[in-house]
This record gives sequence, structure tokens and C-alpha cells, in this order.
Amino acid sequence: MRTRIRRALVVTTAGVLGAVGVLSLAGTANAASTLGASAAAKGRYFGTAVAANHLGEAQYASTLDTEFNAVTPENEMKWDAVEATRNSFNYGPADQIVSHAQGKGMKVRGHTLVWYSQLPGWVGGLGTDDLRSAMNNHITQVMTHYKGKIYAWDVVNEAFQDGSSGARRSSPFQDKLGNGYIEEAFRTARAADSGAKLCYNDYNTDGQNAKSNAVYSMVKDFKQRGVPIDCVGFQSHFNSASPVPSDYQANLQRFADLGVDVQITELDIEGSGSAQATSYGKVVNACLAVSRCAGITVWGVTDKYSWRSSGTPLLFDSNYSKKPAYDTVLSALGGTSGGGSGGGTGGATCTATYTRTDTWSDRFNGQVTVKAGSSAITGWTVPVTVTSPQRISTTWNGSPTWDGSGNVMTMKPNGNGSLAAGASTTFGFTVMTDGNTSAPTIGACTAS
Ligand code: G2I
Repeated sequence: MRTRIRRALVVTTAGVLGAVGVLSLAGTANAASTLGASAAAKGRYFGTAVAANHLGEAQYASTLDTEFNAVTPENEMKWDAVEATRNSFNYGPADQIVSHAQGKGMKVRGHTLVWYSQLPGWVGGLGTDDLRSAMNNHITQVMTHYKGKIYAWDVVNEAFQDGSSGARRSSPFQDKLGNGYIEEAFRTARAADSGAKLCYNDYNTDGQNAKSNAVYSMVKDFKQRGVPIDCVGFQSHFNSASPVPSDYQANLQRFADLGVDVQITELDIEGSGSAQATSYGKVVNACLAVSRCAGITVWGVTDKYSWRSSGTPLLFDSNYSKKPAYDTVLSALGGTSGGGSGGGTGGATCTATYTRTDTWSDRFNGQVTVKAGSSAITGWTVPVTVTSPQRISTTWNGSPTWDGSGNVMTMKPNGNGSLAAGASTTFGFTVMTDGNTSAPTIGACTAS
């Protein structure tokens, strides 16, 4: 079936594809030496919160594009940003982030649909029935707008109280719709975009405590009753008063054992130097030790724009210099700093960088630049994974092999794969979207 589809498409798209057969771009990022590529080699993503109004700043954009392979809009998808006035939707700033991410092959986490905060006043003023329809309408409209583009949605955010009660937090939704609103939100979300993972997201749930126990009970109940939930987000905002809990990994694991993915969704750790680095290392190692820990998102690119900037909680300082915590995270992910030697045999290394080069209504073209590290290489392989129902219909400038599912292609050179030190080549492919325009995942380049 796959072969037949692919052949048919080669005929219909051959004219278009022929034109781009000899493109060659200089590579930029070293796969083994960035957060995103190192995480990808471990089957994870490494993302960051992004603010649309900083995308025009060159250093912000280049740090984002070089280091991260997932984004979460920091504020742009929240209710007050998207639907400040009832039934009048403003997607401009969020669209900017989504299209930037798609152009660079990054996953997008949608944040967030139902939350007590950043909620426009009109929502709190509604009566019960009206509130129910406003909530379901908001979820449906926003998810439909981004259908096929979002890896995971924080469907409900921060619905539980802090402290020992394990009770629900007061909000218009809780107070008027009762406990059932969370289930209703998830069911509405599944109906709106069945391709997105649906997450519950919260803070102070990072270790075992009354709040995380309450979330655990809810997720367990949802799984038992078939309420659609796919993932739980652990925000992981830490500082000296609220350090990384010693049972962090065990807590992630107990949720994973319920049959959901776990994600670190808003990681930041106040502090500096080696103390901060050590804490970051604990978080990364915990995620890597839990097979259902799908990835890590830090809550911002640089300390300069952090929501708690004075606590310098991120991996890049205000001048975009890498901090000790960056080095610890990279090395925990198995990456190497400074374009050094890992990732191949005998010092041979290579990097793979993705760009979307063309878009049509039913398909897009992707291009991967393969660049040799500081030694010459004689060959390379790069895995490319697309999301079902997407299909790669054709490829150029490489020799692909396929796994059984048809979603994973391993690309090798077409003929002689030798590249001089620092030299690069490209290969390309067409992805038939079938409604899903998310970018492919490019695995680490392996050199020989
Ligand atoms: O508070 C940290 C995070 C906790 N979990 C949910 C996240 O969504 C939340 O993010 C923060 C953003 O980082 C802040 O940037 O959420 C805050 C609002 O609750 C965001 O702050 C808001 C300010 O309150 C607004 O005054 C400002 O206009 O940021 C807006 C945009 O800069």
C-alpha cells in the first residue's frame, strides 16, 4: 500500500520536485552538541517556552532555532489572549509561534485551554449553562484552528489546590460546573483534535504529596473509565524553598505506570553555578530514566525574559551565554559541548539540520542539511520520522530504507557519502500531510 501511494505521488509531483534536486545549504547546528538533537537521540524532545514578541530579536531566534526542537507559547494561547471577547478569536501572536516552529521542525505544545488564571472577566460572569457552552466552544474553536499542528495540549491547567487538602481549586469552572468539568473538557478536546495528546498540567505535583496524590487519583479514575487523557505535565518550577524532590523520578514513574506519558512542561530552577546545574541534572536524569517521559520544556530561552528573571532560572544568561546548567543538561542528554567528538566512530561526527522549504495544501517539502564535524567522514545516516497519517511520498539526494510502519525512514548517501571536515550536503523529501502538518522528527546524524 505504502509503495503504491509513493509511486503514484512520484508521478504527480515529479515536476515540482525535480526543480529542487540540487539545493545545497550550509549547515548551522551540530546535532550532537545541541539540547534538541541530543534529546532526539534519546527519543525525547527538548523544548522551551517562547514569546512571539521576541522572535524578531536575532539572538533570541538563533538560540531558539539552534538549541530547541519544541516550543510552548508562553502566553499567546491562553484564554485572555485568544478569546478576550466572547466568540471573537485572535490567533495572530500564537500563529506566529506555530509557523516559526513548523518551519524549523519543532513540536508545539498548546498551553492552555481551561485555566482559572488569565481568564477574561466575561467568563466569570456567565451562568452555569452559558459557562459550559463557552468552555466547550473555546476548546473546540482553538483546537480546530490548530488541528494537526499541536503535539500535545494542556487541556486543563492547575485545577488543584496547594497544601494538604487535595481539594480542587476554586474557579468559575469548578464553582459552577463542579468536579465534572475536567472530564468534560477532555472529552470535548478529543472530539476537536483526535491527533493531539491531551495533558493535565500542574505545579507542586513534582513529588509525592497531597496535591499530586489528588491528581494521581483523578488520572487513575480517568484511565479506568475511558476518559481521554494521554499525558500529565509536571511544571517543575524549582528554587531553594521548593527544590527538586528526592522522589521526583518515582513520582513520574507512578504516573507513567497508569498508562499516560509524562512531560516536564515548564522547567526552571532559580540559582546559579554548580548548585543550579546539579538540580537541572537531576531533572534530566529522572526524565531519561522513565521511558514514558516524552520530553522536557524549559520555561524560557534566556534569563533576560524569564517570568522570574531575578532568580536567573534558565539555561542561557541574559547575554545568551550558556550557563553551567546548560553544560550539565547537555551532557546528561549524552551530547558533547563545543563540537567535540561523540556520535560516530573514530572521531567522525556529523550534524543534521531540518528546514521546511515548500508548502502546498496537501503536502510540504523538507530538507535536511548533513554537515561533517571537525574530521572528514566517509558516510552518514539520518533517521526521519513522520506522524501517521502523514506519509513520505518521495525523496531526493539520498537512499532511504523504511521500517515496517512506513513512518520512519533512515536516509543514507546516494553513492559516495564522503564529506570533508566541515563540508555539507542535503537531502530532501515530500510529506503528504493528510491533514497533519506537524514537522518530522529528525534523529541524530551518525557518521562513519
Ligand atoms: O507563572 C509561571 C507559569 C505557571 N504555570 C502556568 C504558566 O502559564 C505560567 O506562565 C506565566 C508566564 O510565564 C508569565 O509571562 O504566566 C504568567 C501569568 O499567569 C505570565 O505573566 C503575564 C503577566 O501576568 C502579564 O501581566 C503580562 O502581560 O505575562 C504577560 C505577558 O508578558
